[in-house]
Amino acid sequence: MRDSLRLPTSPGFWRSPLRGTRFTSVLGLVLLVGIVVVFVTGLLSYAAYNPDLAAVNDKTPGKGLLGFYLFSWPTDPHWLYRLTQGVHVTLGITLIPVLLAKLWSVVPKLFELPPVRSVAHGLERLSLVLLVGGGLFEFTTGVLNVQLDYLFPGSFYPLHFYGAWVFFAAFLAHAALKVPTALRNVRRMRAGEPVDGGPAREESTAPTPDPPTVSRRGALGFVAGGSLLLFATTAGRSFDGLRGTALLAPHGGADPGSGPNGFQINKTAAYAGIRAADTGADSWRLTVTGRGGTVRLSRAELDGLARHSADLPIACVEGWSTSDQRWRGVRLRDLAALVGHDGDPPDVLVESLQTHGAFRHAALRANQVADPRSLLALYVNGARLSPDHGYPARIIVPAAPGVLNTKWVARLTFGRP
Ligand SMILES: Nc1nc2c(c(=O)[nH]1)N[C@H]1C(S)=C(S)[C@@H](COP(=O)(O)O)O[C@H]1N2
Ligand SMILES: [Mo]
Repeated sequence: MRDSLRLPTSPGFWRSPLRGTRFTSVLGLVLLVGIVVVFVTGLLSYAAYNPDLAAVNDKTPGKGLLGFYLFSWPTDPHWLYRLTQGVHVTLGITLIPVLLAKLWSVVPKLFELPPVRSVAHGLERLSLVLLVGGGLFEFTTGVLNVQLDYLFPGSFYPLHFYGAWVFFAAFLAHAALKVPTALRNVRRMRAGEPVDGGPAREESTAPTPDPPTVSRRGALGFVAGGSLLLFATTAGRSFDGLRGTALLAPHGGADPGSGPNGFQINKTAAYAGIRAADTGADSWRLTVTGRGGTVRLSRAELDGLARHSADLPIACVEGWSTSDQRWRGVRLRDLAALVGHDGDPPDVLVESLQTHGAFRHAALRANQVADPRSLLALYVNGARLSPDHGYPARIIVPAAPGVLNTKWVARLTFGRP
């Protein structure tokens, strides 16, 4: 008898008394809300990249209709991307225990025989392949990107982007099929009534359950505890004072040290191949081009232009962010005016000294250029920019993803060529 139960395809193989419709329904409803938020904040992150601008921002091949995007990413409130991307990454990481527990609770279904009972059943199972595969893929690529600093350089972005659409389409189909049942189960659970399948199945979906070693409530508490632990060791990435608590989601890069430039550094000058010889007073010039022609400015000449301050954070796509730093420099719209774009500045292509790497250039939209807080920063927190934060000059734009805040700027080209 026992021998015939050894195969995962026989229902008796799965004997945990915890697996049951209630357990699955509670986790499913948590994921329903959580994954919608992660998907929406992910789409917002896509919009924040200015994907329709110069090909330097979005290199997703053949994105076609999926590359739709509905609005210009705003510059207010200035912490917008810090919030949306912090939620995207922190919530995504927090949901991992829930996702794994949910998969665990329904894993016997994957081994059901016969594999396909009808066309409808076959389609449902196919959607499960996309759902489970897509979900694992999105969570895995997301975590690897956050943890390992672009394990798939350049290709993370389209992989995670396409994966998100496949996963979310399957997720919606699955939710449409299952949410009514899940809601009914949870309502009955709260009213103390038996779940679908009758009183005999109330406790477990296993036909021959083992004796319980933990209550269902205890198991849900265990999952919630796992999520809480991940949350507590991740959320600090978004706050300067708490960064030390972000044990599970550290960010590599250099130790920023203390002082005015003592905040999170993504890529160091050394990593980006920026040599001191290229940024010195003799060698570095900023080339600004617009419809009125080209000007070349030394750092001393830039210092002579009207300087303004703005308190803005750096908020990386990886989910970490800094508090507001006080940047000081020349307004982008003033630089546009220097080369013939008075009053109504256009988009700008920003290029750095860097000769390789994905983030060496970025395009900013006209609404970003026009914002009086958008600067070519020369100083931060009262000190000269450090080499790692982009000396001699870097971009800082309110509410924009960190990746658009180009460091070691060498060239600004206003207007579409
Ligand atoms: N030239 C250049 N600029 C760059 C990058 C880069 O790799 N090269 N990284 C970008 C990214 S992804 C982020 S999050 C911010 C980080 O700025 P920080 O290192 O000053 O915190 O810089 C941006 N500017
Ligand atoms: Mo970033």
